[in-house]
Amino acid sequence: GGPASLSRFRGALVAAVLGDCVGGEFEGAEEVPMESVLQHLSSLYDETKGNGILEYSDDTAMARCVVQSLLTRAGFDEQDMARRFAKEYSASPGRGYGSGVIQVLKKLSSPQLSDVYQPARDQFNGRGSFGNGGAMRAAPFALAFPDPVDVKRFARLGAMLTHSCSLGYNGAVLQALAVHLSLQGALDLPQQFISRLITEMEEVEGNEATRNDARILKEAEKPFCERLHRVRDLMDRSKVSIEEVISELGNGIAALHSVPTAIFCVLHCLQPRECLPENYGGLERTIAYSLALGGDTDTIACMAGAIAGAHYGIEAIPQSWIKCCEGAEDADMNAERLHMLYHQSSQGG
Ligand code: F2R
Ligand code: MG
Ligand code: MG
Repeated sequence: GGPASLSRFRGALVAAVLGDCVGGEFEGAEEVPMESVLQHLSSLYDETKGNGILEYSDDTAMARCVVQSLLTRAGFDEQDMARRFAKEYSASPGRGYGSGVIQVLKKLSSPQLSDVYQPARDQFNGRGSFGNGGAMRAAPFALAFPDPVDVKRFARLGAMLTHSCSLGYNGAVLQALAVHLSLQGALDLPQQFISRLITEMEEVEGNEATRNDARILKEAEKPFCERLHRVRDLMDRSKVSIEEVISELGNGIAALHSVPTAIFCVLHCLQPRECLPENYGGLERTIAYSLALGGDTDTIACMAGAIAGAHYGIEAIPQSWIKCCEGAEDADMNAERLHMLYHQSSQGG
């Protein structure tokens, strides 16, 4: 499809759910042999195996709240979004939430709470969370707002409901920007894609809050920019091992160690790779490669899935995968509604 086509919206939202559902199998594993990944994925193609439904985790549970809030309020409403996070957690607490964010979600359910951003600010002795929980649910912001200024602003505010450290919420901004650019067809020119992300993040990270957090956490002055430069260096290499990707970019639960990694997975898998089956398309390659990195596989595959899905579109996703994953069909329907909201906004409606 062309820029911002319905197929790209459906691809983004559905592939994010698939990444979460299929990635759950390996979350936390230190080493994941590609053979195990391919075996897991091949069982999804084979409907006769009756594997049943793969359940989604916190990544999708929270993204669904973001989607419902953006659609119901026809824009960003922090009170509504916070209420939905709290309600979802209390209805279904066993979705594998981060151990810190649970405290925020409990506090957000209090009717006495006047500032919905305060519980997040109180996390980790006032330093706030740098986890990837804001980034894992950031894709819908790119599907609701056509203007990148809105995408950045609302992805940041949406993340700050749980993640007040700049290394947390700036990861959400980066993820939303990557989906935004992919939706426009920017991955047709991968070098320009990464350069545009670096330029955007130079501005996003050019402030006192980022400098302070980076100093406290002993990171580079502009941590995400520095990682994106590493992504560019790895992209330029003809061969790169999984061990090098993990050591250069990370595969962990921090936004800094997972959002640039997810972006690299998408870029690396734009072309066929020796370690992946020849009959795989780009979307399947991206998901498989994300899982083979191990670590925070559900979240890295979810974020990479959203970016790749916005590039390849819904047609690239195997139907049998959609049938196996809880919430994938809902995501498909919601993508259509977000597509309408996006195009209403772009016409100034
Ligand atoms: N939590 C998980 N997986 C763990 C295993 C779950 C298992 N399946 C089960 O059910 O038992 N996955 C999910 O969590 C990640 C998103 O986490 P989020 O929302 O960012 O949570 P949190 O608690 O804010 O941060 C995560 C951890 O990062 C460390 N951390 C964050 N900020 C910190 C700070 N300022 N100082 C020190 N540590 C900090 C803490 O260890 C937090 O617990 C996704 O992977 C999602 O899939
Ligand atoms: Mg999860
Ligand atoms: Mg995870």
